[in-house]
Amino acid sequence: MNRILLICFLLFVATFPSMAQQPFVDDFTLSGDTYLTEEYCFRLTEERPYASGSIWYKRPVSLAKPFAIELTIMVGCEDEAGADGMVFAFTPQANRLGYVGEGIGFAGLVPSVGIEIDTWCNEHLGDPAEDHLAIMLNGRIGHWANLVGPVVIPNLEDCRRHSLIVRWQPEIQRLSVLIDGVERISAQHDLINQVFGGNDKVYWGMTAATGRYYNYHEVCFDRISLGEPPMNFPQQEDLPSPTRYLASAWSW
Ligand SMILES: [Ca+2]
Ligand SMILES: [Ca+2]
Ligand SMILES: [Ca+2]
Repeated sequence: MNRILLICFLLFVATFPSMAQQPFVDDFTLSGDTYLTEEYCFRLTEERPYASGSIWYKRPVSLAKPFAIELTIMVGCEDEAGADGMVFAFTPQANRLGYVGEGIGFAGLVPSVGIEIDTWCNEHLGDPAEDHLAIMLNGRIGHWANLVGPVVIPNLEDCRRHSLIVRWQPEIQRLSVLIDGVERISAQHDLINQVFGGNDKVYWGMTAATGRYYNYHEVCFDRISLGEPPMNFPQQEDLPSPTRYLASAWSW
């Protein structure tokens, strides 16, 4: 039975034409301290105090359609003394950076939806002691203003790259976040009307910041999937060489 299911799945996958576009470095707007590393990742901050950076994908995405964005993040090597984290954000205006430090480059961005990956406990914001996620609206970073969260996650500041998938299912208005293949947080909300005033076109990007304490923060793009089916990703070995491409986008 499993074999039949597998064959059906492979036939299903094979029927979708993969009109691959390969985004290049130029597809992203870099700001702040961000630069491209030799491994073709974006380093948003170095290990130094009061650093900040962001990247924004230049083409908007429609919240009226399903999509999933898969990338890899590295939030540093210092656990106890490392800070502050990263935010994956949607906003109608690209290339913006909010307040740094505890604001993680997201605070003050209005309107916006932010998925916070917070590695430093700011007690006055309601942060738990552990690394945590939250889905936040309009640049408000106190957890009392969360859409969902905070959700405690295992330590991420381990000097390793971690998979991050942000998935949007407009038919049920569900935003979900997977880290290392495990769904850790989700929210159901009318983002188009309740956050973006009826505008479905938004830009997505990532911000990172340090404050008095600091860490490396990096983003690498493996692939971007837009359209139906949202999770029909190619296998890792099918991806183009990272020496040429930062990401691959498939659309249907
Ligand atoms: Ca930690
Ligand atoms: Ca930390
Ligand atoms: Ca924090």
